[in-house]
Amino acid sequence: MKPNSNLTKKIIIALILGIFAGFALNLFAPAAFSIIDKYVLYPLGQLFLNLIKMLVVPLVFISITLGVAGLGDPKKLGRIGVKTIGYFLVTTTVAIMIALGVASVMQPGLNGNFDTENAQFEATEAPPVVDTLLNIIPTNPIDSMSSGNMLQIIAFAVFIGLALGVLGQKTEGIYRLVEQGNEIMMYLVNLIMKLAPYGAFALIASAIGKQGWEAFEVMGMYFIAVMIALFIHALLTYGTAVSVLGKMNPIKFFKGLAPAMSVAFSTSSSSATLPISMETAQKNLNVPKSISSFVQPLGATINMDGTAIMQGVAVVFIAQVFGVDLSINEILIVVLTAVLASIGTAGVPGVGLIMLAMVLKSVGLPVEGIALIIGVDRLLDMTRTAVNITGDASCAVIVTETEKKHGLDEGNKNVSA
Ligand code: DAS
Repeated sequence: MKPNSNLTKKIIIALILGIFAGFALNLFAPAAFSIIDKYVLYPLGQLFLNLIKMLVVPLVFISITLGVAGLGDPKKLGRIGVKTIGYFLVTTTVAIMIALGVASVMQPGLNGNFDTENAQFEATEAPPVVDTLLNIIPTNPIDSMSSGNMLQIIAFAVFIGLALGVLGQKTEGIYRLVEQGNEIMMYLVNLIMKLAPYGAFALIASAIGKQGWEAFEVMGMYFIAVMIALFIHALLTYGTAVSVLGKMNPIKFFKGLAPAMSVAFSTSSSSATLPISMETAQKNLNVPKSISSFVQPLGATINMDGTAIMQGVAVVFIAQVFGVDLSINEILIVVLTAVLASIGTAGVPGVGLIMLAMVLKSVGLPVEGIALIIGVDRLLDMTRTAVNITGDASCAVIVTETEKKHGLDEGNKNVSA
């Protein structure tokens, strides 16, 4: 079922109403807000979030298995894998350069008095990147699924899909089973999406109501700098890439992806949005299931351009607030660390801030600076998550276009029709 455009309109209207409701309750009825939030907004928002998260692990496993098996031939998997990873690394690097450029022009940390004395932030240790890469291979796939270790689930699904693709008719029954599992997943995604406008309203009204307006007054320049960099990257980088490499009209791309972007904005979670991202790319952007099922789950886990943008602006902002001049060498370290941090960032709300500690430490900046930006992070998290999933979808569109010369059959060649 095509993610219909009037669902998107309902979600967008719900988001606008939710923002107004959140600010109004925070300004005029804070006492009432805390009761409404506790008994209405929070339960409704979490219900929606939990329902779509419920599908993520089975959907990622089933869709990647099906996608890789659908590719049929390991050489094709290798080619698509190289294109996908290559695109992710290039666009994340471009994202950080844009962020650093916007931040150095706007100088968000130089105008305003920031309370650095009481800034406290407890950084959780980010796993070393080598461990993250080594940990991709699951020693116990069932444990990976029960703990939601997305990179390990993806790796296991790729191996199973590879075997199904190579073994062909010998494992046709299993292939059909996985196909039917995918049908079930898609049905459930569409069923749950009927709750999306209500969930979106509740999530954003709750977030805005808690955050209030004053945080924006102090952190206005930082907030605006991140938003400008996010919009430049989304419209310019992805718009150009989709048009030049994907041979798709950028307006068609952004309109087609709107349902997924609105859910990403509402939930601040790439992983939770994944079921809708894939459904939208397949139905609205004509991305074959085999490519969508490989590129988008991988992207939701390791490709976070929006997060890298926040990290780029935050590093410059915190350096300016604490009066630190970053050398060119340190800037390059920031770029590399932010790319690696975005690979290690799981697609869940607010995790980009935690990985920001890794980037700040790489250039010796005080991690306490994160306490300054937490106040406006939720609305930025919503926007950067929408950018994260847009980057994944743009990659899927481009891989689809560049695979056309190799023949884009939907089903698995080795399995009889
Ligand atoms: N919200 C995360 C995501 O799901 C990323 C982040 O926290 O920056 O994409």
